[in-house]
Amino acid sequence: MSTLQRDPEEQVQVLDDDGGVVGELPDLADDELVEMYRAMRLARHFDKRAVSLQRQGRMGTYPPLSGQEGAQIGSAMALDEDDWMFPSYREHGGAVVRGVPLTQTLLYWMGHEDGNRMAEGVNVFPVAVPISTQILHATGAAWASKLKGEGEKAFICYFGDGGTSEGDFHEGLNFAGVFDTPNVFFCNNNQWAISVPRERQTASKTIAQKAVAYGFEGVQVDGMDPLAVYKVTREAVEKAKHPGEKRRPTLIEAVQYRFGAHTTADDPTVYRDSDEVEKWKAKDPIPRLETFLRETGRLDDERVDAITQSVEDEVAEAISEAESIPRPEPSEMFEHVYDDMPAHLREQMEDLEHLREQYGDEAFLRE
Ligand SMILES: Cc1ncc(C[n+]2csc(CCOP(=O)(O)OP(=O)(O)O)c2C)c(N)n1
Ligand SMILES: [Mg+2]
Repeated sequence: MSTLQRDPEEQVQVLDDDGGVVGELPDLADDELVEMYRAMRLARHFDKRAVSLQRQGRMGTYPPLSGQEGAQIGSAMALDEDDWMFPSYREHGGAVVRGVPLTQTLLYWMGHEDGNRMAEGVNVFPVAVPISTQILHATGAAWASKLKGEGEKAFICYFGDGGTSEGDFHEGLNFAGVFDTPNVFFCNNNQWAISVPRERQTASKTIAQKAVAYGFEGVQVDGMDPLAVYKVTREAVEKAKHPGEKRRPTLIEAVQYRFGAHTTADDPTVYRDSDEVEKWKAKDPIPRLETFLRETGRLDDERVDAITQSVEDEVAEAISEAESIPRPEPSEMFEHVYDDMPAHLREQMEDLEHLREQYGDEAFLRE
């Protein structure tokens, strides 16, 4: 029986909270396991530096990902080259695995339009800030690919627990179930939608069980266990594109926690207590995988030190590259919405230019 064919209330786990093996290991080579660990360390370090850049006024705003590395890296590594990723706004770790440079992610949060321009051959959609709109894009793209007879391509879409309360979630998953689109719907259930807790989002016992109503499989996975995430995502990807069998979508609910603030504009101490945060920190995906790799002889102090150094160097380089690019002109935000700028947008752009000339940019930065 496949892992996906279980009760949506039975959570899939491969590693326990302490890194002990409690489930069947996925098919990953030693170097892939170490690469998974390195990618998680890279995401964590990038996150720490990005928050600090924002605090120093070197970046506009930023949504932290710490705690969610297991879900991001485990799922992104389960994709094949031709598959497509539709991210939300927090998927920086998964995006880098799929070929989006860290510099580009930094530029996006520094306000550069180019930060959302994907290079040719990078099968990642632009960051989606309007909640769950990417679900419709992912369903539509998967359907189009199927109609064009493209075969072997899966379309993974990430969204949050809060995102499941949007109409777009229902529309996208309902359509996918009826038309058998090759989608993997990946819900990052991090327990909070800004200050709204998971239990205020839905009365369903799990988010995974919602798939039953759409007529396809839903599976709940320990989202802080990268090996379990890899395993269920891989099975869902196979199911989405395997020739010979009917292509079918899957809903994955990855249960996890965001350790930090919703964005740098949020203060989580106002709505959740530190006991809760500490409870989830005991499940941290990074030491968990590290313990497993050390205990099975795949990692030692020397390799960990080398990884630490290379991760720090890579992030430092991305920051200096992003900061060497001149800050964007505010007028750029008007320029890429339409091919021909409509009159009302031109009017707004001219108003802004006029105000900048009259008062100077400093006036806009005052509280
Ligand atoms: C359509 C829409 N409504 C409201 C918002 C404001 N908003 C930004 S993030 C967020 C919460 C999303 O929570 P969740 O889906 O759980 O994702 P998470 O941020 O926890 O990853 C809201 C309401 C938005 N961006 N788009
Ligand atoms: Mg959430």
